[in-house]
Amino acid sequence: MFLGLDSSTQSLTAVVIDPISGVIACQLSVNFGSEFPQYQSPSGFIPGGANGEVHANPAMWLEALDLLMSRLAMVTDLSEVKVIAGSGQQHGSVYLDSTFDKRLAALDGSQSLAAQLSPALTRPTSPIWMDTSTGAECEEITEALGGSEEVCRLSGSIAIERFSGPQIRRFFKSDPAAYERTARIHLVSSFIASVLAGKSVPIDFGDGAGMNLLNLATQSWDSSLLAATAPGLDEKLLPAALATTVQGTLADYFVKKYGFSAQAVVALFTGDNPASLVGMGATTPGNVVISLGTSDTFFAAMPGPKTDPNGFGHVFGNPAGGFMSLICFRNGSLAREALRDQLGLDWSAFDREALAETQAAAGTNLMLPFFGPEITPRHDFSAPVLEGDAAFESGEEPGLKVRALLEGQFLNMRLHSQWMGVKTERIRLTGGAAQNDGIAQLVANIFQSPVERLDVLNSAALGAALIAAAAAGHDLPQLQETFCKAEAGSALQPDFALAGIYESALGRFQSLLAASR
Ligand code: ADP
Ligand code: XUL
Repeated sequence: MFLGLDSSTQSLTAVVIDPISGVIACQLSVNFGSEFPQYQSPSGFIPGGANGEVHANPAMWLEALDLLMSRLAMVTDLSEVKVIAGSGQQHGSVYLDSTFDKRLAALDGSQSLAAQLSPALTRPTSPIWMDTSTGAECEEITEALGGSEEVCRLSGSIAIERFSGPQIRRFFKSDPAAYERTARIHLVSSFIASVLAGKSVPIDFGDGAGMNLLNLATQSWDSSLLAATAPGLDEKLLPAALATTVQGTLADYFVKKYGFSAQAVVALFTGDNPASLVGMGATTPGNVVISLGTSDTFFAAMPGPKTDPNGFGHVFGNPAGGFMSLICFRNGSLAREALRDQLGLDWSAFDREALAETQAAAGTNLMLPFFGPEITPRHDFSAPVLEGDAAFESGEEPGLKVRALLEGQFLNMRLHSQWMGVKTERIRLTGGAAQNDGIAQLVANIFQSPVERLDVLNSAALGAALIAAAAAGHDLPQLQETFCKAEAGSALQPDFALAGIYESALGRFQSLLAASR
């Protein structure tokens, strides 16, 4: 059996798989907010941070690890687990002094992980991906490198507020003494992996690329980015490595306390998005995952380290080797909900009626579908921009607005993923809005690609379990074939007759966007 863990923003999840029989033996989750009210983090982070700060307490993640393992031990024979791998919410960073590794080597099963390891924290709380406090640091790093293009060319992304490099710089500037005492900096992923391995283990290429520190071409920490970020940073990071590399046996603490085998080994952990790429069965170029959650994300495998010339998209390492893109769209479900409520509709009206009734209008009316600030493209929009016929612009026919909003969202996605230069052969749709058949068909038509929906609940934890099995020599494509199947009968084919119509709409959408910014 192979265990995958995902330490995400709100919960820690475990998925145990048996690759021989092809079954998921067990899935369990521990919710931070409800299980650990003492951390006053109902949604997994400390609310009310000043100046855009969003932090979480690493001790809470450790308590969750103890609790999850004790619950897993009750329902599964953990002595059967051969390899553990995992993922973490990306960009979150953990700061530790020189006692951390000694503490890991001497973990005592009669005490908790949190009690034994918290004293090693030099920064009591960790900035996470929701933190936007580092605007000044992003500017400083960009200036030191001679411009955004250079930061993007080297690291795969322009300097981004939530990325760990700017966060490390902010810590160095605000508390230089504590920074000096920091012997090791981990990401959420490598922190949890280190605890399991009983020693500090490297950051992987997938998560490491979310730091503005990793040189994509050499797959090692970039000396100019390190220098622009903080002094002595090189010594605080272990060399980055591929996720499937085994790091040694599981710490005795877990063997004795939870009944794992002493031969169980730990592979590297990666970011939740790279792990989801694996769990969605999309690690080969041509496959695209579109997640329609609170915000929309587009991620896809890429053969080489190409970067977005506009600086909106990011490039991370692909756990299967090579690279992946990640593009976030802030106005996702929030915009769909805003229009739904404005028009007083429910999802089924949004889905069937509005789209079915307005089929003849496909690609004719345009909407820039932004109800608030957007990050792809970066612009402070305040309301949607409309361009089309009178019935549309006046709002006389509400169905036309629904169609134009959804078409605008996916035209914008198609436009801003073109830099990857990879032909979309298959889209795998996930997230809350993926169940909407009208939206799914529209995605197929706009991208002119088949759309599939998977029966996968915890795609990051499942991806981590597959990485664990791959680290033991199981064939990753074969594992994905077994565990990441499309729901029977769920594949939707594009309407090829609409290819030209959406090609032309894409050009007009681009012009309207250029004129509105
Ligand atoms: P997150 O993981 O970001 O919390 P989810 O992937 O769970 O988000 O998706 C939740 C969103 O899905 C809700 O905000 C809602 O707008 C959207 N949603 C749920 N059902 C439908 C539907 N039938 N059609 C369109 N959108 C839907
Ligand atoms: C990606 C990002 C989030 C986090 C949390 O860049 O910030 O998706 O990984 O899930």
